[in-house]
Amino acid sequence: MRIKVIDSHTAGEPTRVVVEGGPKLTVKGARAVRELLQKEDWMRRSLILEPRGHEAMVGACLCEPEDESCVAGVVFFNNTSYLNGCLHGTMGVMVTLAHLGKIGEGVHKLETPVGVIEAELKGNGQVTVGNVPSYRWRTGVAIDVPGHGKVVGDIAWGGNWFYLIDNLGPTVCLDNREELTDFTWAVMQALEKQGYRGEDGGLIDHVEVFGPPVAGVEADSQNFVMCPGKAYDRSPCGTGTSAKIACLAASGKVAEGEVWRQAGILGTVFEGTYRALGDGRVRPEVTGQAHVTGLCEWILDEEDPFRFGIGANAAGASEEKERSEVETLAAGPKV
Ligand code: PYC
Repeated sequence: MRIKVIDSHTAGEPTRVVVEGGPKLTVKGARAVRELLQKEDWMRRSLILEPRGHEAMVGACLCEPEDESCVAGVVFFNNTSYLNGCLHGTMGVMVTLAHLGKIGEGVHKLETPVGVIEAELKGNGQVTVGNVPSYRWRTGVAIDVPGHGKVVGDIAWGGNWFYLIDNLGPTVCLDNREELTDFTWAVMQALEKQGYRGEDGGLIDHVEVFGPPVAGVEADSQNFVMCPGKAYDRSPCGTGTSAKIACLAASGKVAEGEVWRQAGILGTVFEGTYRALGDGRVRPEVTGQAHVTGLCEWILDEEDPFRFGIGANAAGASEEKERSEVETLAAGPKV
């Protein structure tokens, strides 16, 4: 079995878009396709786990959208599960579709499992994404984090559920990535154990710590973002920047239309603005830059014990594969 992908990175964070092969998509719409992929799961494991992938890799599967105004539906997945939204990945999808000659510069709508987003492809790999409505749900939420004591943060939705911590914990800089990983992972586990969830009961599966930018980085703030699967985001995280902007809007610190420059842990920057929606929610617009890095045809050899990835349940995966006819994106995107 073969799967063709195009790899890119957005501000340092990788995206792997499936362009041929994978499970037969017998349903349409990003939500239904996510359920189908989740049930079978072998493509995520094969493309994201080692030896083909690595902990920071995010995959994207394009599908036929339910909403006919969209050029495609898209489902993102990582080293442990399926994401709700993913803006660095959206930017990667846009430059990938442009690389294939399927879209040109301009605004294109994409359907995600959590709503329709609008992505504008500009020159030089620049993409501005108009995200789903975002909001701060709770502020000043104090939790007890074993080994770290009391931590206070906000809970906000930016296309994923985030817990946002300002100026607490290890200093935000690349050299501290291991301490930051331990800290944010402990926070994520404490949130789950202590029963903290998003407004809709969703798991708070992203934790963000903010500090001032390190010397040489031109931004309003620098962050470290822990994703589900214990890999940190190499980019400033687009859904995380959206959640931050929602919090800044809620506390009156950034006005509608004002630009917030969010640096990530590598010092790369996403620029964000927002439009107020009038109900405490905002529509963030996040701009970043993505670059195509490679084209690859992966081979899943039946004789290869790691064809479904190291750490995957190979026996289960092979049974699933038999149920799933492999086809070139049967219910594919319109692009
Ligand atoms: O850019 O939204 C994002 C994102 C989520 C997880 C990794 N990147």
